[in-house]
Amino acid sequence: MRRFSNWRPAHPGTSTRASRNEYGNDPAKAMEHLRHFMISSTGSVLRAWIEFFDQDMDHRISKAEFSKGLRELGYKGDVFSLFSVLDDDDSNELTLDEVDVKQATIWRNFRLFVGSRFRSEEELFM
Ligand SMILES: [Ca+2]
Ligand SMILES: [Ca+2]
Repeated sequence: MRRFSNWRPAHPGTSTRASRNEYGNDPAKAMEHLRHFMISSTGSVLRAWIEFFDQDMDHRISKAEFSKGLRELGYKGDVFSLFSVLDDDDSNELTLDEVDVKQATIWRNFRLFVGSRFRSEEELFM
């Protein structure tokens, strides 16, 4: 597919499979691992989040959404291991701040801006 045409493994000639040793049980390393994968596959964490992960737009990623999104992007690592390390509050869902704090702040501020600036969909898209 065209939108994946720019995707390349992080280290050419090596597998993109994540070993447990790559991020261990360290949420910060797991976040960096996923951020790197999202950026290399779609160009941006927020784009990956919106287009491939949060399919029902409830601002949370279920395990099913996470697994589906990673599969669609060609991730070869252990999806459920990555999910459990990232799910910092053990809620069984990922929020964007569990993946990328800066992108979560940008996304929240953008929604607040749009919500406070525009009174209707028609006004927003005029
Ligand atoms: Ca969701
Ligand atoms: Ca969570």
